[in-house]
Amino acid sequence: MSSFQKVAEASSKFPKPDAAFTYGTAGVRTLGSLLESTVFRVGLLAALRSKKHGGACIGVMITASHNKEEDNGVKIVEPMGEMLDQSWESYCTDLANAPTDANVTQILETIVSKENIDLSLPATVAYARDTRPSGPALQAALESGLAALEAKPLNFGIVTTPQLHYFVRCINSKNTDNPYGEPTEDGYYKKLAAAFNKLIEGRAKTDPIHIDAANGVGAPQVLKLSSFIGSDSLDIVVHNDTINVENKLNVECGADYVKSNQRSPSGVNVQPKQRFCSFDGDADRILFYYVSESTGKFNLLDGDKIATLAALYIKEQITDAGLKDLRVGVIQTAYANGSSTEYIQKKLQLPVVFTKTGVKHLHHEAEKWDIGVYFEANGHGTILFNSKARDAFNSAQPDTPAQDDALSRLRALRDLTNETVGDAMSDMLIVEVILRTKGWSLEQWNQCYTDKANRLLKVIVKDRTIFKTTNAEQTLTSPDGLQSTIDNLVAKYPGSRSFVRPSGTEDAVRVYAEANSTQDCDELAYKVAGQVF
Ligand code: NG1
Ligand code: ZN
Repeated sequence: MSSFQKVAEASSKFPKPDAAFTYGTAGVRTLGSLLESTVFRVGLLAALRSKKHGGACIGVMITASHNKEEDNGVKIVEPMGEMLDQSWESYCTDLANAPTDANVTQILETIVSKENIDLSLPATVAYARDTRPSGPALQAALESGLAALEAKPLNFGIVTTPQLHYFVRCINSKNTDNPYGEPTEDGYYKKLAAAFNKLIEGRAKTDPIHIDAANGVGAPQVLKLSSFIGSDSLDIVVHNDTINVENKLNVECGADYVKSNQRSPSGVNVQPKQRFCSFDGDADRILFYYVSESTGKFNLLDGDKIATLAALYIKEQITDAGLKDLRVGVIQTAYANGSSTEYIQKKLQLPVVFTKTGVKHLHHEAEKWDIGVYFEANGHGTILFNSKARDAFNSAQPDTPAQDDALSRLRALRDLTNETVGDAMSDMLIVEVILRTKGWSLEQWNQCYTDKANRLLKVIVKDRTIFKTTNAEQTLTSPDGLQSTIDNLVAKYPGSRSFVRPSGTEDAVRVYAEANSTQDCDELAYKVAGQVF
């Protein structure tokens, strides 16, 4: 008899619907109503992953981020808060697609034997969800999966994705040399608030920061954060904060809407001089924007602008601290605006590395630096500090009081950063600290460099799998001859760039172009798109 008898029984309550599932860049994501069997099975897999890690706590987040409210999704979080190891993604896909309960237990047995998992070890799984209406049913399915393998459940309720990542890391680092913090919501707010208040000490208070919370989980959470920071330090005004009314989440608002449409969200009236930002539906992305006083033009400060601002500040602080041998690198994808790359390389004199799209690729590359700054243009990103950087901040001997101050700022910056994953609340405070330190408005920040005109198009094709790329997805190796056609088009527009890649999250091919003028850029983008059909 199968050792997974109990699993088979529980599994029969969550029959697989007639749908195909894939664990991709963003976990498994589809209509929430189709996901119960998948989330139940993710509970089983998370329990095995915990045993594989010797009983360390594993995280499961139920969210579909910026996608529509009817969608939902599920992702597994590794013990230090990273995304699930790629080698296990296919296990999840196989489990989710298993047609029968017997197939589910067979796949579990295969995983156990292939991964040499000791089933007698304990398992702990921390989980949370966003505000979506399908969340409670999916949470119940997850809990059934955990119970079937007797994993200890730790329910964190409704929190942001980066908060769940933070809790998982705190739990697993508790008794180590490098504890990350208290694994509670209050612990998270206290850590960020203390670091923020330290970093703004002696700086003049700024005008309020207005937040479009996408009618999602970021709204209540940022208000709690604000109460820990205190209104003497920062005024926060939250817009689009309706989380208990259906069909509001991400509708004409949130970071993804603002980035795709290059305009303010509905429900806010951005006045000149006001400072605005948008979170996405699970608060792991952030973008800033303002309206020019003289022209009334909408100006967007995206992930590239955040990366350059953070890199600038870090470079200044490590110079002020007298730390000479820390390697600082900035990680970007091909979608980073060419002007941002040039600014980082020429102005800041820092190296830039390009990776494939998807934060897990950026995160892994950032781990190779003493301080790795990574952001996708869409506003998802963070900063990683390795043990060499941490040791330098903690134990370098300052020669002057100014060096001592810079070291303490670097320690506080690390505390303010959610190193596990991009975090809208943490990133918002990092930007606020830097702007206050420099005495800059959003407009002054925007003047660091001027974005090249850029255009992102989505082309629906018959079969996107024929599009294969190399060189951090900037060069096509298939279909034959298409890359040289793109090269010939690009050569006609001075200072331009264009590339084509299949989306990892949608059944489409993306065409990106940038050039010195909007007219050139649009012409190039549409000509390249014309070759893709
Ligand atoms: P795909 O669909 O692979 O282009 C999109 C975003 C990524 C990333 C993932 C995950 C663009 C061009 N692509 O990936 O940056 O955020 O979704 O959500 O924005
Ligand atoms: Zn998100």
